[in-house]
Amino acid sequence: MNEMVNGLTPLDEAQVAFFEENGYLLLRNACSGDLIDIYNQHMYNLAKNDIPNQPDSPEKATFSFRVFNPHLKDSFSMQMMKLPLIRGGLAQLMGDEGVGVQSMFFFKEPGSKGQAAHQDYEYIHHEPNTMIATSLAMEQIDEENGCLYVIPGSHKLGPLPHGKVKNLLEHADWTTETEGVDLSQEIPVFMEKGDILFFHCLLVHSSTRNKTKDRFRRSYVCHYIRHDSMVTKREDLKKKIPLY
Ligand SMILES: O=C(O)CCC(=O)C(=O)O
Repeated sequence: MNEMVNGLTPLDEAQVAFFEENGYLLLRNACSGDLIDIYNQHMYNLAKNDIPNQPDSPEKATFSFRVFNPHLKDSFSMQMMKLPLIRGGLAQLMGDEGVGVQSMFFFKEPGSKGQAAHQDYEYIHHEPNTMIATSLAMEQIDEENGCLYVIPGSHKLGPLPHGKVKNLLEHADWTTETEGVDLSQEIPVFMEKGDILFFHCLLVHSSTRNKTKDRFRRSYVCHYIRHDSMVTKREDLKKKIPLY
């Protein structure tokens, strides 16, 4: 598959080296604002109309949860998983073509909790270990509306144990939290609408509660493995989506 990616090399050597050293890479202005606006509107309509609401709290149920794997039922989400810049960047970082295995659209309305520190590998075992995630900022993302935090270089620690979530005011209880690493080393990642963060599946990262009263924190997160890797445990994530 190597010949197919020769023309798709959006990253320079310094960016590839930064990812290898730190386990993440932020690409500024990677997606046009027009495309983001129309995708945001599309996902709002999709969530409003197609996702069943809880009878007691319809708005909350729709916009505090993520939409899981929209690419499997929504062609717009499928195309957003295949953005050429993502395809090219992944091919450079993985050494060959990537394929999509999971997508999540986060609305993170005001008050929504974040996700405790974790490595994505804990949730998506695969062989060989090649997974990289992308997070596309659908608006300005900062500490107030619940940005991501990363520990630079933590992808070099290998898979770490995960236990119970400790701070339930800040983090949702349905996940697990990395153990055996100093979480005070986490640094915030501020993003502007259209920025894309690439991050390694062993990078320790988390997000915090959206503390604002009137701002969402929307992002589109996709997970990719190299085309010759296999998801081993999750039956729901075995479908590989080619990016061309
Ligand atoms: O965007 C978030 O709040 C959490 C995303 C995340 O940690 C992940 O997808 O692994």
